[in-house]
Amino acid sequence: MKRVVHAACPHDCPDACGVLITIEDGRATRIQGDPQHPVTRGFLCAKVAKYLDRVYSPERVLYPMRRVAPKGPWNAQSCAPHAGEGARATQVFERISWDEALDEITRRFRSIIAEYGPEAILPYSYGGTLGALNGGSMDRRFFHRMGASQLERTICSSAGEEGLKSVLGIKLGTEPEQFAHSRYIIAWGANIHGNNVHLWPFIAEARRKGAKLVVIDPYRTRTAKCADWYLPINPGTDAALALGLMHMIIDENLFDADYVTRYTVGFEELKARAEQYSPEKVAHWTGISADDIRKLAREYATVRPSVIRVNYGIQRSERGGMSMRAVTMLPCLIGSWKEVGGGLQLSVSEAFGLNSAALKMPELMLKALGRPARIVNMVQLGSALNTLTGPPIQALFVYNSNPAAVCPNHNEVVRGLMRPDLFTVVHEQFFTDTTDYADIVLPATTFFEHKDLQAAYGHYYLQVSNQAMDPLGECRSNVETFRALAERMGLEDECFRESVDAMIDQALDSPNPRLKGITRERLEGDPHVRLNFGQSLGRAALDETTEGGCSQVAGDPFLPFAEGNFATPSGKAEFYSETLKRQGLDPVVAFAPPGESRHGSKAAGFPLELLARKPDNHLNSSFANLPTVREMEPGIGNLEMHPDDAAARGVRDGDRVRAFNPRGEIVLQARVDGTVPPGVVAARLDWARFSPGGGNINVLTSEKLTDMGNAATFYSVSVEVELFRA
Ligand SMILES: Nc1nc2c(c(=O)[nH]1)N[C@H]1C(S)=C(S)[C@@H](COP(=O)(O)OP(=O)(O)OC[C@H]3O[C@@H](n4cnc5c(=O)[nH]c(N)nc54)[C@H](O)[C@@H]3O)O[C@H]1N2
Ligand SMILES: Nc1nc2c(c(=O)[nH]1)N[C@H]1C(S)=C(S)[C@@H](COP(=O)(O)OP(=O)(O)OC[C@H]3O[C@@H](n4cnc5c(=O)[nH]c(N)nc54)[C@H](O)[C@@H]3O)O[C@H]1N2
Ligand code: SF4
Ligand SMILES: [Mo]
Repeated sequence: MKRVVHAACPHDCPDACGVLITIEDGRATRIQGDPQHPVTRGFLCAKVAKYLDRVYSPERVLYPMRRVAPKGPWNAQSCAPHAGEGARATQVFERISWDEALDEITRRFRSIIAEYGPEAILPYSYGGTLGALNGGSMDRRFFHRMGASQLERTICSSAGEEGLKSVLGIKLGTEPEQFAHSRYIIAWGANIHGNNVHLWPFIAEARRKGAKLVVIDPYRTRTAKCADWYLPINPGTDAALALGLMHMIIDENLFDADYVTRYTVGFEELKARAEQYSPEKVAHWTGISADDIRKLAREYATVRPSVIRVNYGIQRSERGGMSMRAVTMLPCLIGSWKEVGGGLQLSVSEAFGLNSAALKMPELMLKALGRPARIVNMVQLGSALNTLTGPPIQALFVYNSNPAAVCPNHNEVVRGLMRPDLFTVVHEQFFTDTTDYADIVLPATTFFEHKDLQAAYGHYYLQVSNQAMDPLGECRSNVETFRALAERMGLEDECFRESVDAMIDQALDSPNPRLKGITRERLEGDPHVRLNFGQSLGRAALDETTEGGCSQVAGDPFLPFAEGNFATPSGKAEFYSETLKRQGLDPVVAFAPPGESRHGSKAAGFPLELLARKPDNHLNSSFANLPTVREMEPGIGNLEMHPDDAAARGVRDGDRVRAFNPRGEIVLQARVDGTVPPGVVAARLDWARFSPGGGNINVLTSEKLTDMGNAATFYSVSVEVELFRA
């Protein structure tokens, strides 16, 4: 029996690919991209193309496990040195039944609640799956109903979102298909080739028609290597560059005065501010020459349509919110939102407007506590585990995340996870850095093994991801795991008995007009349904701006802000924001260098700026443990340095070096190969256990939060480097 099942990739990636899984006799035998998907068009990234290796990996967690050895990284314990992960796991954990696991968890939870109250329990989850149900539904209901602490999920994108929304009011942006019609494309802190590869064919098409691709990134990414013009920028200085561009655009009258008058507020204030950012001054901060700044401003404003793909790179910086705000102003100033192939894309996720309140039911907290529960920021897990009182965290329930690898200030996180009195449960597909500290490990399904509803943050298509096969071993999805836990905790609310299909129906039952007419039944029949965009202005605009019609865009192109329609309090694009003013932030926009930077105040003794970057072929910490995927990322374990910085420290290509700051140190291999500008070093996120010292690059990153959105500052880190002498 052979059948092909449509699913959607749920990994934390803008593309949300349509996927076809071939099942023969109950076993998955092939994965391929769905050629019918209008954006992802039949190909998969290299890591997911190897997904059968992930699903059928011998290292999968297949059964509930209980710890029988002390907590700590496996390589600190007396395990067989060359055994596979699974074999090692059996020396640290013993297999137990789901009944035993659920009994033990609920017994511990009950006693913690009795002694400390429910807020002593902290859920910890992030991007393991972005499926609407398994990403956040039954789990939230469970923790809300118990009155557990709330997790502020800010490790990735919240600074950028706040910055974007301070101008636009909503997370919408240019459709990827429209990039084919752009003539000037700026990838701004966006590693398209690594992190968002399905945008690339549209850019390639635009370039065949003569478009220019400009990349602004401190690191010479794969994308930068393909660019027509690569502008290395000093980390954390994007607001200065954007202000310098606006200075030029206003000065030379290259802005769209009609658009600005009709659809924006605060132009005079912005103009006064931008005046202070001459190209010369901006060149000093950014490391980009004044001439290049002038040229970029003129080209961006006049070679039309021009579009900016900005990704989350620029907002992982101390003032990342302001950086994003500044960049978002650019298309509002030149009026490029009016054009097919104009505008800007950061994330489009808000277009989906699924009924998340129905899925997550925050009101259950009131039932439990009579008030909203305490909030703990996920970026500050280390401090929370070690220092939080009133009440202290006594239980940690991790799912959809691998905090012992991805969380900043790794040494503090590990110190907290080592606490003998902390009861830690990890629901996982693999034995990860985090399961090294788990008391109980529960086996989780992959997207092959459960059904879900899949939105996207890089395009406007909604998909049902069908279950392709039975769960392996005793794996359970997040939904089923929390359903079982709720039952065992004696929570009798009806919501814990809802079926997966009923929850998908609820998610789609939303006042959002873009979901009108989109039902589960329709999605089950048509695997890629585009959101409804009502009275789109796109077709007319398209006829004006392109010769050959628009083969890529199914339906009218969506131009969210062609006629204003901003979702801000004023209804306009806000160059001046009362909301920011009330928050004590600059209501216009300004630049100041990150504290941890060469120009910052706290860099003394640590003159190098570290970019603790993502691997091109893994997904944050996911996939790093699979040999066939790992071999695609030979740069992992390297510290990339500029020749000047290397020479000043007596370091040559290939030497072992020690990178350190007050938070920690790590030994890596120096690569002096022209990927970073002077003063900047770069390394990639990896599992802690694969590093010789047992700590990954996050030993150097900090818990410091961004100016907006309380997000992580992975790219505002200063370090020193020296030759390693063993
Ligand atoms: N292959 C792969 N794909 C992924 C991921 C992955 O780990 N691997 N992660 C997924 C996730 S969780 C996310 S959030 C997205 C993120 O996608 P992106 O936002 O593209 O992610 P980053 O790689 O963090 O940042 C993009 C680029 O910004 C650059 N950068 C760093 N600091 C600055 C700065 O101050 N200014 C400017 N201009 N650029 C800067 C970095 O060098 C990097 O090349 O990708 C998703 N896709
Ligand atoms: N130094 C540095 N650190 C970073 C970043 C960086 O660029 N540099 N990027 C940051 C960013 S942008 C992000 S988004 C975070 C990401 O941090 P995380 O969200 O923790 O992402 P992953 O590393 O992909 O880990 C997800 C885990 O969830 C598991 N999982 C997958 N599907 C399921 C499921 O259905 N159920 C359960 N229970 N588990 C599942 C996977 O096996 C995997 O171990 O990392 C952040 N950390
Ligand atoms: S990780 Fe991204 S590019 Fe790769 S298959 Fe999933 S959605 Fe597509
Ligand atoms: Mo992310």
